[in-house]
Amino acid sequence: LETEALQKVAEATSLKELQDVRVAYLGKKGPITEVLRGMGKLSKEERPVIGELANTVRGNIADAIDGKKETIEAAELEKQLEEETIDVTLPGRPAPTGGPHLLTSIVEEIEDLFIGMGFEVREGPEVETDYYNFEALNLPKGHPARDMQDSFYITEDILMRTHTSPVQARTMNAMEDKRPVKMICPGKVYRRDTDDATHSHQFTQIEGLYVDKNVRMSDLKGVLDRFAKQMFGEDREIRLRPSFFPFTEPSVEMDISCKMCHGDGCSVCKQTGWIEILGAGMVHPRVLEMAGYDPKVYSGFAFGMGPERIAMLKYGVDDIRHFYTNDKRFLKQYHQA
Ligand code: FA5
Repeated sequence: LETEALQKVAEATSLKELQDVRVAYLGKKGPITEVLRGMGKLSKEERPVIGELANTVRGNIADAIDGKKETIEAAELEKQLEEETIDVTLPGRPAPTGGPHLLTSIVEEIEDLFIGMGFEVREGPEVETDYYNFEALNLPKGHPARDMQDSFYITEDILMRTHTSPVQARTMNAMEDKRPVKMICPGKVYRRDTDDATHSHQFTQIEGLYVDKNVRMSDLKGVLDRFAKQMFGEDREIRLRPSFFPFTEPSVEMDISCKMCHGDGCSVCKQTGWIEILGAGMVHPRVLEMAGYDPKVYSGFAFGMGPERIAMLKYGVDDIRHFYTNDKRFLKQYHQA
């Protein structure tokens, strides 16, 4: 019996086969268990002899099975390791990487340019109070110019800011010692505009504010001129048109010549060959006063520009909606390698 069992153990090639051998010889219904169960029928002299023999046989078979089990397990592990080896010489799979959105890059470029002229970068909330969005900017309730910027109201007194100009009032208010202010503020703004090639209901603005003693219109012109030349190159033409904003007096709008239309007019520049990129002016004395700055001592200029339109002009993007539809084919063109 032992020889037969050991033979089976030696022949087993898998853990399953080995387990079958264990059940067949050492299991409850196996021959050895049967022998041990039948001990009662044996004579006193036979019992210890047969008992010892049965136990030895059982021990030998069990040892053989355990030994074989280790061998099989080792072989299986070996096989698994072999199958799972990694060929380190294979070329890796490329992981697709993202890059900054064109709008992010433009905003950063504009920030750098103004930081170079001594402006600091500030931020303000997108959900704004009626007070900062309008009243602190000389636009009391019922003022007709409120209609210039159709607004998304949240409650009667809270709205999505329609421009970044509230940050002018917030910054001046926060200056406890009323010292000079020279800041820009980039951020998102919201208007109930109908979307078209140059208008979006959510877009970006960069506000600028410079308040000090003796700030003049010529300072504003100088800063805007330097900005435009650095942004678009010396050959781009700029024009300032008189305009109106309740928070600046006098007010202007700045247009840039629209070279991408090659003089024929296109959806971006309409038929005029110009595109408006910013509004600006000298800070209205009322706005200075409301923020605690004495208009007899201080004067200032402010501007608000649209980076989408600046990017459109600089890179020949023909529709503002490209910035928000996030078509990868569009976005990828502007990723730096
Ligand atoms: C204003 O929002 C003023 N707060 C700007 C200002 C600031 C004037 C400080 C004086 C002093 P306006 O509505 O014109 O002005 O918008 C400013 C710029 O935002 C525009 O020149 C344009 O570049 C951009 N813009 C306006 N509406 C949209 C729109 N719907 N989609 C994309 N860009 C827009």
